[in-house]
Amino acid sequence: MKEELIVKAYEIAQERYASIGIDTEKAMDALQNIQLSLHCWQTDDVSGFEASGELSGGIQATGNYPGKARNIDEVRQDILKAASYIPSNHRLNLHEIYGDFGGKFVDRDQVEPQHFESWMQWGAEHNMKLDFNSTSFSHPKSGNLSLANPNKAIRDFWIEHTKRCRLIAEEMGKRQGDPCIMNLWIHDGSKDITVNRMKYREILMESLDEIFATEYKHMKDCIESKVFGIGLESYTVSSSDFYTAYGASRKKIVTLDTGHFHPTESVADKLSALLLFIPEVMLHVSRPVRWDSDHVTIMNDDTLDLCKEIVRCNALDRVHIGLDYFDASINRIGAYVIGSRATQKCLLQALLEPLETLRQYEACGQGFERLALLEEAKSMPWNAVWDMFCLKNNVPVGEGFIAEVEKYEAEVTSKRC
Ligand code: RNT
Ligand code: ZN
Repeated sequence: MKEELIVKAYEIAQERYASIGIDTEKAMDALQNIQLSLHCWQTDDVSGFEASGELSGGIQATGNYPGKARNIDEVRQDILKAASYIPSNHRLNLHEIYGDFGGKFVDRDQVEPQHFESWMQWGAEHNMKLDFNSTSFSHPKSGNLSLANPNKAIRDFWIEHTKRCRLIAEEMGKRQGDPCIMNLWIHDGSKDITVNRMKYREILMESLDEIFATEYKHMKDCIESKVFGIGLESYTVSSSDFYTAYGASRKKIVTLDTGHFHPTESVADKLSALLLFIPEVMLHVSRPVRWDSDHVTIMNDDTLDLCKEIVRCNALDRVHIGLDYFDASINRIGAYVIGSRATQKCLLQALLEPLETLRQYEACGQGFERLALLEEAKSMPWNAVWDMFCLKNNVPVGEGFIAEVEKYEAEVTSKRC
């Protein structure tokens, strides 16, 4: 699209927004400062670089679109490619199984910061801060129970793994001069009815307390609940109630994965409730289709509501935004770009909301006026501001990235077998 046209459309939008008291420049500045944490696992369907790469433990990637990344270099190359189509600067969220193990098998209870040395260097070189995740799935000892396992040997193995991951996150945070957010998600649960709900939760509570006993300065812990995992449908040890209570009592960050709740539950509504009792929130923005199917995030009401709530809670500095989906059925680089840009579009609309006026209406009991302005705000020219934001950031405007992703596919990913 012609640059003058984008600028012209923006100027008209800027004036239109000014007429309702909104400064579009301020909104763009705020968006510029929001870093998404890009999940490394969309590049290769959560395979990682450990021996088998078989995915197990309550999650599943479906599809076999050609061109997935096969090694660390390809993961890095694909992430940089995706990032080049996403405006502003972002973070990278690594899982432990993506360590640079140099062709050797390093078991999970042996992992060390040195296995992430090359990632830390790469992150610094490309101005990408790192976040981290322990990995308790896809391992012979994963079974149905990891940190909540009554078998001490297995439990201790996972406690050791998670402790080591915290140390790695601490090192990453120290090196990048910005806290590394470490997420803990475990699949622990039961396929069929259990008569020991309390017992496993008690064990998990004790394991977590042991893991978190060491205090770190450069990393932050977050804990992610789930409704159920595949093959573990009847009971999830770390349910939402469990982690909400644990997070509130231990002052830990709670992760809200938008795919991890009952389909009619509003994840947006949870933010204000949690932020009154826990220090910060981590988001895994995803798109559940009927269940936690990890479809690519799009600009739908769920994502919009979530972003609006972050802004309405004035919590941009207390909410970390990561993406979490793994669609193996479409171009994987394209999947990153669509989901990231969709999240940013939602954030931009949230930042352009005439909140002050809406709140005045509400305070005066003017329900009609509030609803009318909310409706009108939906068709305000936010897209012209978005195009301008992309232009300023030197990334393709509008659908321009489709051809670029296709080109990369033709030249690079389609040649992988
Ligand atoms: C699984 C959780 C978790 C994973 C990643 C790979 O349901 O959402 O966050 O997707 O750790
Ligand atoms: Zn998640």
